[in-house]
Amino acid sequence: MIQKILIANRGEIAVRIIRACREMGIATVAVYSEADAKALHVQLADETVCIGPASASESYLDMEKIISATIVSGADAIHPGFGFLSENCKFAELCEQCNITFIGPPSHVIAKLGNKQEARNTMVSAKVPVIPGSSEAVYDKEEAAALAEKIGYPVIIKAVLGGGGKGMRVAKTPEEFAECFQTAQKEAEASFGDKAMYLERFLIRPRHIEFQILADGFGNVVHLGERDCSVQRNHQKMIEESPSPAVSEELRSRMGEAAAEAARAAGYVNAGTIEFLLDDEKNFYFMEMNTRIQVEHPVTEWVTGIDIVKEQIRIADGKKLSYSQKDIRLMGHAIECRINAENPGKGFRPSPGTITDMYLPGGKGIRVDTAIYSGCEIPPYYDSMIAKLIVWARSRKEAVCKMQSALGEVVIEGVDTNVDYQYGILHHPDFLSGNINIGFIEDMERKQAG
Ligand code: MV4
Repeated sequence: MIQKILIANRGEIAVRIIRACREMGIATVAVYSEADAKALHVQLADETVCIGPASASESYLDMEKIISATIVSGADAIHPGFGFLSENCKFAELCEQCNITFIGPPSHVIAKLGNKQEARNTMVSAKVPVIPGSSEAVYDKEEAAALAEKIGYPVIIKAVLGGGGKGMRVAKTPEEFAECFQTAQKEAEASFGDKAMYLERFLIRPRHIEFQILADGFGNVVHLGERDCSVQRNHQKMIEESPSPAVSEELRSRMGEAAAEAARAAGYVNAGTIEFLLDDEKNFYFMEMNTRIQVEHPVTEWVTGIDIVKEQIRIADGKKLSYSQKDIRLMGHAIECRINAENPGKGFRPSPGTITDMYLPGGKGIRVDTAIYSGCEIPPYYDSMIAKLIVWARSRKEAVCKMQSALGEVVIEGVDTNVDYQYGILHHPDFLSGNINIGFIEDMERKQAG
């Protein structure tokens, strides 16, 4: 039985996890860097351990310090949250070796899915649709160019250990292939210390649709429907919603079954997300699987009524899922806007500083996940996301109106934020109609500039 959890994270997700633990009667240990001594997660936890200087590599990313803090505090499990060590298979393995429960999948599953070529091949065996592409890693640009001819242009070149857009290039024609391959490969080597690349046919302006799954240690897998995460900028998501305005009940059932099959094929245990691309003919393709709790999990929680963080803890504690697919119903519509301390007028440059005054909205159908308070400091060392504003209503239209109203109430003084930018998106005709794809923000910015 898990009795004490160390939260290896900071900010709103650390607070989110501490709250789940408290409600479950589980004691909490917060770790913090010197820059976070006054942070909310430190104030809310039962115990706290300072793990080093401000820089993430010397604190939240330092595996030995976090393992030591776990042993010293007598915690039996670690929740890694997202980012930092959450998808690091070496860290999960270290936990396994130290007899600490890692709240996430087994280390070998993280390793398998972190290798995008291996993940792709796993999905091919499980008959989950993938985008036409390579079946093994390529290192050599001539070999890759020959493969690209077979796949057909345009092709996308991706790093096998990549994800989130790093080490990725699109080659529109054979003429530009060699240069694209070399650039992508150099970036891959610099970022992941690995030159392995793979190729896929490049899909033009698909939607990003991801399915939340839960898998227990007894072979039971359920999906919790989809999130549409097409509103993103430079691979940073800005708005997520569930359900997707592009997914019918029939398509959801096919994609959900594919997602559950993907999880089974990978030997997955705990909460995970299968990312798909959806083209305008409603064909869907596996892209990658995320092995962590995600920033956007609250929209799924709201349409399903399931507390995903509590489920993660129960699954890690060896419990069976207490429901099956037929018990899961999606109700209403949820939207999340990420609020970042950044200046959209200055290329979205981060805007750290002290929050001198603030007011956050509330009321029926409004949830704010945040670790900010009046007088708190936003350090420059970490991610610039400072809050998530989530709304729920019976229909998409009502949820959009609620988000417009809620964004209009937000006051955050002392740092710049993207709240007005989000307000603009929430009034954009294409967002209102739901007719969006991953090029939405780019289109919107181009029209405003030109
Ligand atoms: C693609 C693609 C089009 N075709 N793969 C972006 C991050 C990484 N996870 C994979 N990505 C993409 N892969 C094929 N075959 C377009 C993207 C992509 C993208 C995907 C989801 C959300 C935003 C995106 C922005 C640019 C490119």
